[in-house]
Amino acid sequence: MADQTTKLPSFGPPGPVRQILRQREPLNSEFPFAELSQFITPSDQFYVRSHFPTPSVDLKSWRLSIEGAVRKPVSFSLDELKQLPAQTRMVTLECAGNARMYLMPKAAGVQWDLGAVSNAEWTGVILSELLDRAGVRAEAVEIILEGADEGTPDEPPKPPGKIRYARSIPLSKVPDVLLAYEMNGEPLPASHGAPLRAVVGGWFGMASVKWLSRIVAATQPFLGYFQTTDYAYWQDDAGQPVRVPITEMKTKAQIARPAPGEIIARNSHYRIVGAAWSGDSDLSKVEISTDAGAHFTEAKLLGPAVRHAWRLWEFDWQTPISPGPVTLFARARDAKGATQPMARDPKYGTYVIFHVLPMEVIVE
Ligand SMILES: Nc1nc2c(c(=O)[nH]1)N[C@H]1C(S)=C(S)[C@@H](COP(=O)(O)O)O[C@H]1N2
Ligand SMILES: [Mo]
Repeated sequence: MADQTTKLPSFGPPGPVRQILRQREPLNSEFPFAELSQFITPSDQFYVRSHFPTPSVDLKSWRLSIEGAVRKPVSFSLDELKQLPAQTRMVTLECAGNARMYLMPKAAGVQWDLGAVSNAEWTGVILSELLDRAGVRAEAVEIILEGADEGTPDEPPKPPGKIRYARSIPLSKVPDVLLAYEMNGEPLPASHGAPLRAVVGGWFGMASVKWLSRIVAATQPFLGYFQTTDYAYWQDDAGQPVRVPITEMKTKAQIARPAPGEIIARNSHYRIVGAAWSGDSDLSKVEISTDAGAHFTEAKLLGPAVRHAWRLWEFDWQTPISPGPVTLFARARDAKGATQPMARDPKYGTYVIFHVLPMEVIVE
């Protein structure tokens, strides 16, 4: 990790706040985004999003099984997985509920500020490696990833009894899935899914199933709770609304500093910094407005572009001569031409919050 990391951008040493706790049980805590300092989020700052209590996994008996529409159901112990060819990828995860705090009227769910997003270096075995060993049958259309955690969901309609956390991906998405047993060069921490989790590059975090225990090749699209009731939205289909699962992350930029309400010296240079990312397309630019959206100027993208990882950026702001409130905006564009919208798209409900957010500061 060392060689590559030294070339990665940094805004200085990490700040003192490690996590902002949102809920103790199940554990939900966010990265203090205003302290964004490095390309790689330290593991103890990486946001945690869990729906059920962290399961205790006994490594002696733990096995990952691959079943369903396969020619040869197989299972692997952690040691067996570690003997397979390993890959390391830098991947940003963003919870689909990130920035929910900014929705008006107030939306139900964990009140995430800007820190339900983080970027880590993950090491493990690629999903296709395991699927090849099991031999996925031609009838299979999706791969279901199931965790060992279970409980009763918060939102109605509630399924009868306890359910396990599970999400599916279409076969076309398999190449972007890494099954990670290491995070930032260390064994995966319990809160992030030890001993093994999926890391699905380009998709919102809900697809990156933690505490992975079972993989099922399915011949029909999976309609589980976290696929249809939660982490789904209504989309028009031939004039009828249908529930579709949330998948790809949106192109988005966030300002880390200044913080909302920060007092900034007039007639000075201020370095506005932040991060930007997109889903499966490449980020092309970040633009900043320091006049409430009347004009936008390009920010400087830092470091190399890494597919499925965020990009840090900075913007040198010559602050106004006269004091007063100022509204800042950061807006991202991707290589396909998608630009962050200024207005919220209500179809996504309490998720997929990617419109440009105003950042109010005070020039004194
Ligand atoms: N087994 C399991 N996997 C899960 C979840 C969960 O509750 N249980 N939460 C999902 C959601 S909604 C997100 S955003 C990511 C968060 O991963 P992190 O806690 O490592 O940041 O994990 C996903 N994987
Ligand atoms: Mo999430």
